[in-house]
Amino acid sequence: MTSFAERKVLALSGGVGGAKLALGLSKILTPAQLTIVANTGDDFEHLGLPISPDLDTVMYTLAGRNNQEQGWGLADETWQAMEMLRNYAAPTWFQLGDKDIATHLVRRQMLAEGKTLSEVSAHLCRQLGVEHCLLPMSDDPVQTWVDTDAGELPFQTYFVGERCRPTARGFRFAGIATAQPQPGFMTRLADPQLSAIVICPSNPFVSVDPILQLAGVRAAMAQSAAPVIAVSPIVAGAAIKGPTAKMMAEAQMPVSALGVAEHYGARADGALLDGFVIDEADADQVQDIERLGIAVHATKTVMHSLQDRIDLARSTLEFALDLAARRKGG
Ligand code: FO1
Repeated sequence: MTSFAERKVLALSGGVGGAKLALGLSKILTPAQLTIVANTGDDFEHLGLPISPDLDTVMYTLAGRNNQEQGWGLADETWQAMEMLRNYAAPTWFQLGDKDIATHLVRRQMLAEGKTLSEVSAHLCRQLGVEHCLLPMSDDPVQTWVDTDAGELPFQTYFVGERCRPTARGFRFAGIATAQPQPGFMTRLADPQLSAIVICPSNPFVSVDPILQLAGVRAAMAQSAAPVIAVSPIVAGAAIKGPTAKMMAEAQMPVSALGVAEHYGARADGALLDGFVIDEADADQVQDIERLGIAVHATKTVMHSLQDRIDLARSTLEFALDLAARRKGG
C-alpha cells in the first residue's frame, strides 16, 4: 500500500459529493498535509444571516456532525425556529435547523466584528474539533446567478426555491472579477512540495468553476508541479446527487464522464486536467477521455460508506502520485 507520508494535497470542493471525498482524504492525510478549499459562490444572506452552504457541509462532515440523509445541515437537528417563523409568516422556503442557526449567528457576529470569513471558518472548525484546514475560496463575496428560462435567479432561489426546475442557460459569478482568492489557497498552490490538486466530485458549473475563475487560480494551477486530478461527479450518465446532469443536458453537453472531462479540458492543451478518475461503470469511455490528453483511472467512485470514501481518496492519491512520477520521468 502506498504511503502518503509528507505529501501535501489540496482539494477543491463544493457541498455533498465533495465533502464525502474530503472526509476520505482527511482519514489518510494529517492536518499538515491536507487543505480543503470550498466554494462560496452559493453563499447568501437569509433572514439577516450569512449562510455558507458548502463551507458548512464540509465542516459538519469533517466534524462527523453532518445530516447524511439530507446531504446538508446537521444530524439530530430540530426545527422549532422554522415552526415559529411559520407563525410569523416569515420565509420558510430555505430550511434552517435550530442547531444550524447557531452556526450562522456566530458567523454573523464575527463578521460584524470585522473578522474575515476565513477567520470565522477557522474558529467554527476549531470549536467543532475539525483539525484539517478548511478555507473559503475567497474572503470577498461572490454570488452565483443562474440564467434561466424564468429569468436570472440567485443561486439558492433556483436551487432550493425552484428546485432547479427552470432550464439553466448559463451562470454568472457576481464579484468574481474583484474577489481575491483566499491567501492561504494561493500559498498552497505555489508550494513546491504540493503533491496533488484534487477536484472533488462536485458540480463543475456552480461548485468548481467559481473557484477556478478567481483571479490567478487557473494560472497557479497550470504552473504547479503537482498533477491536477478531478473525480467525475457523473456516473453512468447520471449525477449521484444534485442538478449536474440536468445542467449538462441543458448546455447541450454529453451527460457523461467524457462530457465533464471535455468541460475541464487537458492541461496539455493549456486547460486543467492531468488526470480524471471515473467510475468503473464508465470504463468504456477511457479511450475517448485519454484521446483528450487526460490520463484516466477507472475505479469505484460511488461513496456509500466511510470505507468507500477512504478507498476513493486512497486510489485518487495513488493515481496522482503515479502521474507525478510519470511527469518527472519525462
Ligand atoms: N438545500 C435544500 O435543498 N433545501 C434547504 O432548505 C436547504 C437549507 C440549507 C440550510 C443551510 C445550509 O448550509 C444548506 C442548506 N441547503 C438546503 C443546501 C444548500 O443550499 C445546497 O445544497 C448547496 O448550496 C448546493 O451545494
